[in-house]
Amino acid sequence: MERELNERDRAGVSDAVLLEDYTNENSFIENLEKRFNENIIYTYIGQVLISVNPYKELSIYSEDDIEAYRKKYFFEVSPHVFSISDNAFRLLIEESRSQCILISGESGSGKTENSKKVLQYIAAASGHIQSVESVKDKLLQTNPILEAFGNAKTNRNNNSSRFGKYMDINFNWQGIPDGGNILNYLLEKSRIIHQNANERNFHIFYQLLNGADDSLLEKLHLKRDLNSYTYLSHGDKVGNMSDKNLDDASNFKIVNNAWNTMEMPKEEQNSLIEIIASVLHLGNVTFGEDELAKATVYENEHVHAISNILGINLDKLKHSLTHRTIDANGDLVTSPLDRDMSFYGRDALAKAVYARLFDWLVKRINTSLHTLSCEAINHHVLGILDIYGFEVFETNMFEQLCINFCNEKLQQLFIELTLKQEQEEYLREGIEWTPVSYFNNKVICDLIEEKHVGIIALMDEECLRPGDATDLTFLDKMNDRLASHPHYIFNSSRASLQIQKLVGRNEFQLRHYAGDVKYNVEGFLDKNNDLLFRNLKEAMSLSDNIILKGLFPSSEYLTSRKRPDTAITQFKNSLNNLMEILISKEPSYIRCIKPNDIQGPNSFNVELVRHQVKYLGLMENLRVRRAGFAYRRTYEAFLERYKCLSKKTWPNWKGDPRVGVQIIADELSYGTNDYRMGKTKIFIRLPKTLFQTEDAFQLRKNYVASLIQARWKGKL
Ligand code: AD9
Ligand code: MG
Repeated sequence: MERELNERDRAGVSDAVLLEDYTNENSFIENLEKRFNENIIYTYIGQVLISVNPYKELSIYSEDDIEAYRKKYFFEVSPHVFSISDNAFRLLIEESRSQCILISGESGSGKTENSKKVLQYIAAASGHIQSVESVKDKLLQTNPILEAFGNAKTNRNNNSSRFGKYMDINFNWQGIPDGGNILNYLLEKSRIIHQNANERNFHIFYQLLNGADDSLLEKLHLKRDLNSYTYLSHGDKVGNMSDKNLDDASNFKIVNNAWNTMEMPKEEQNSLIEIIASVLHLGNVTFGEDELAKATVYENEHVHAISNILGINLDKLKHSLTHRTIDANGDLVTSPLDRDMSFYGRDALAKAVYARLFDWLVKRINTSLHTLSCEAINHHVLGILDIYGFEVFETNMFEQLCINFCNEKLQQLFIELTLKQEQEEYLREGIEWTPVSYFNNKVICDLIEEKHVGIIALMDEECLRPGDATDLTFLDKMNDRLASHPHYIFNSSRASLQIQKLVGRNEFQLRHYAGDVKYNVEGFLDKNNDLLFRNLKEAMSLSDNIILKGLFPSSEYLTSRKRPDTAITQFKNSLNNLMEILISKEPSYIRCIKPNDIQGPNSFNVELVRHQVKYLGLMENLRVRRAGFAYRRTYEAFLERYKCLSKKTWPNWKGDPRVGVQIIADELSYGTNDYRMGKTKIFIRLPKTLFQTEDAFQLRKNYVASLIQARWKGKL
């Protein structure tokens, strides 16, 4: 057990509920800082784990560390991601309760690294039998593949996940992982065509250009020079975008090995690479204009390369890039595009190809992870969610609305599962309890997603409205319909001067649970429509490439189908589906914090941390936790462990377990305010009381052990 009280001055407290003034944000942050300075990056709020990114390798993740956390209760060991993992793993195996570990925090705070540690722990701590080792390998190898295609260097994180990920691990009856399934959310596909200064496109492009051998590059008509490709240098020459922290060439080997581990046939691997190469070429396709202002494709090597690599007829390809066919009540009408629209179509195609390829890759990985047991109904499941945290930038766009909506939903779940459940348990157990008031953010979720009247519905309505709908008509519509909503703020001539100054004419502001965020409506409708011209879909469907053909089935443009859901509606549906998955499980939380903006060790920026403490709702979390009881156990479980602490209950207590527990509480002189006896459980208010109990237990155990030893020696 961590010797809290002696170490408090130096290394802070391991559980924030032990802080004297738990309402004080400064002392909360100071505690995190103290620990950070001692290289202790993990701290609890009850059973919620806070993790501060150390930005340096700490020797806390070895095999020995895994061993040290195995089958230990929270209070027996210091806070650690292994402890959270072990706890979830044991509840799953021993009590058959499905688990999920929810990891959140802003970009660069360490979500993905922690999620890998959970997986590492599960792989190591679960039993080893030959028949499932390959499944464990596959589970571990999903990371390099998805990171190559879904991660990129950003200004916040050199290896930033540009998609949300939820992974289920299935366990067999022996508690050994024997399958899995991954769901992916909202890949940032705009990155394909544009990156901010000093940021990169997805890793796979650099890996291919740096890691492929000459003959492969030649086959793909690619040059090694990164600056040759518009999509990698966003039009400007910004120098070599290789990054010293990212070894692209050796990562390419790792990805190739991972494909083999996933048992992906060579033909599929080749097809994947061909598609990646074609996206690079596509960015270098450019257009001119004839005298009638119709776009023409410049005859450069890149269109030829695409046609050659993907096996698409050259004329068909060029025509599809410069024309648009519309189905006007059953009549197909084809018209030429102007130069701008051709560029627009080209970029939309690049984004669609990549995003669909990413979805395909996830499905392909899932096929490889599916085993017979995944089909079984009663298998145990542990889910890990690694998803973008709340985002507030200088300018917030469509993507930020989606991400922040996702965080509102997760906060809802947190409230549903933790706060509400916590209070309901006290009620159920008949424990006297003053309800803690907390802000229920359902009102904000409704503002965004409510049928017919929410922001998503209004956006979709504008997207479907024929005629002159624009981002600004969408804004007008919201301003009109949502004017009286307490969480919607907008600029109008009637608004106060302060709001007029704050919120621009093309902006709206949402009062999120974590704070106010201004959104700029520019590009909302376009991104939500996510339009891809029919001719381009058709050209792709005619490709020889086995994967690409499947990504663009002819049914998509041949049959007049219902319009596909808009981007945000698809996202909303997938989020609601995720909520259903999560709500059926028991959650554990890891809240990640980024200590500085320089991505380096030994620097703790208090203001930056304060910001995150606020957005993660940690003080609220602490308040509710402290208002309640830090620890609770069923009478049976409590007795089982602590029965040795009273002669009356040792070695076996045959009476009412409640009475047995009361005897122990009396024996240890618990104060009347320190605990409550519920219907089935004892509730202990502060960990301190529990520490004392545990200390007494350890003393007793050592004493008994020494007696036994002495007796043996006597015999010898
Ligand atoms: V993003 O939202 O995907 O942009 P994450 O996932 O929150 O972000 P990530 O896990 O990628 O952040 O961590 C960023 C970097 O911090 C890693 O590449 C490591 O260099 C560093 N890091 C994070 N956690 C640890 C750790 N426990 N030990 C050492 C760490 N380094
Ligand atoms: Mg990440």
